[in-house]
Amino acid sequence: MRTQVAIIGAGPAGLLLSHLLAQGGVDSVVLETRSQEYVASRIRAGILEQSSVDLLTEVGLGDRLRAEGHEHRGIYLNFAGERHHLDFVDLAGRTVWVYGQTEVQKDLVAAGTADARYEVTDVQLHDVESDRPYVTYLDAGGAAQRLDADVIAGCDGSFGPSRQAVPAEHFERTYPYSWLGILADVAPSTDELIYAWHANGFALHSMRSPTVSRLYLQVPNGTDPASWPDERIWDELAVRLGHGQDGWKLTPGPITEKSVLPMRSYVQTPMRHGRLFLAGDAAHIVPPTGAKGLNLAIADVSLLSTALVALLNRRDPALADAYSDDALRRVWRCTHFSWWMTTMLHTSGDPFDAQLQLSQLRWVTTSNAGATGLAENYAGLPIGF
Ligand code: RFL
Ligand code: PHB
Repeated sequence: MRTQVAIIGAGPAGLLLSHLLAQGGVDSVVLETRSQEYVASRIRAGILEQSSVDLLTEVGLGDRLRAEGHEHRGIYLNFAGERHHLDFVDLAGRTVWVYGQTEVQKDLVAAGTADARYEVTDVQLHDVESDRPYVTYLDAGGAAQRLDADVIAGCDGSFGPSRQAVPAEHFERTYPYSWLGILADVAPSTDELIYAWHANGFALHSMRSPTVSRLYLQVPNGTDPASWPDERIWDELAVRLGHGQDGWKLTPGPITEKSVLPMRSYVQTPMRHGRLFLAGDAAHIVPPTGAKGLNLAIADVSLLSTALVALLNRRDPALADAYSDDALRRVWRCTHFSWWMTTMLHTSGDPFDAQLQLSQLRWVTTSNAGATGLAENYAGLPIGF
């Protein structure tokens, strides 16, 4: 089998890349180890930056997003018993949208543009340093297959084989805490997301729809979700999010999903090796506090699709040669922002850190310069930054 671009991974990066390439007249085949249902039901990101929404809209994927997604003007920061609103429209002229990654994934599948092969195994990359790279794998029936391509796009997340095929430098930071995340069948108790600093640890009130809430608690690494019965979770969320503060109430409800997520910052440089290009989580991981992972994946494939259309249909290598440097500028900005939000909001147990965090939070909620910096980064820089 032959295609122009062999894409490994059918997450948002892989499927959106395939969609954008098709619009530019470049054909691709997507290989995915999991089933289509599994990929579409993984609960992950919830926030889209304005530039992600604009891109999805431009390429015909914005109808349901604009009908069912919820546009937010900003976020709340809660600390020291006070709630402060940061208005991104006033501060940075941009909004963000609440629209689950599961919904983006469903829209990509519904568009039907990607020729995706699910439940493949033993995916291996070959000859990526030559101009005739290929991928071998076992198809869903267990038969050995070979896919020849002009280019391979590694969109297979942080555990896929593409990252390993790049003999490159990487930068990494681990954190001494994780998030306990829940999904609950209850109307959100807030109109916009609440990021809360509390001496007991960070908490986040997010949402998926007018009837589904998504909330997180900072917990120590290695926490067993079973040690957090539902009642304990709601009690702790109430304390950290400020239940009772100025009459605000957190309404609990039935928890439908509970999991513990470790946190990591990771950047692979360069994001290209020969004819292999990395995009999304395959190249970088950010802790979720800045809501950047999905948005970075979208920004990467926007750059990469333009570069590959020029390379493969016009034999112009300039953008492909610039891809890694161009993508990494935004990656490092988001890596810094995600690290900064994470270290500002999670308690470390060190009282000196706590005072610095509170001082920083006071600055971003009282100084226009401080607030604008947070707003610009959270609402997102334009694609191409
Ligand atoms: P994905 O979504 O991990 O997709 C990679 C795909 O590759 C497949 N794969 C393979 N396929 C073939 N062969 C192999 N050997 C393979 N190995 C793996 C996998 O099965 C998978 O289908 O990466 P992609 O496409 O780069 O997308 C990145 C995003 O998924 C990720 O950055 C975000 O979910 C991160 N993230 C958030 N991002 C935001 O922008 N806003 C948020 O609010 C936000 N919240 C979150 C998050 C991630 C979370 N978790 C669990 C990681 C909240 C959570 C809880
Ligand atoms: C989510 O809704 O899952 C979410 C929102 C904002 C974040 C992280 C996760 O910063």
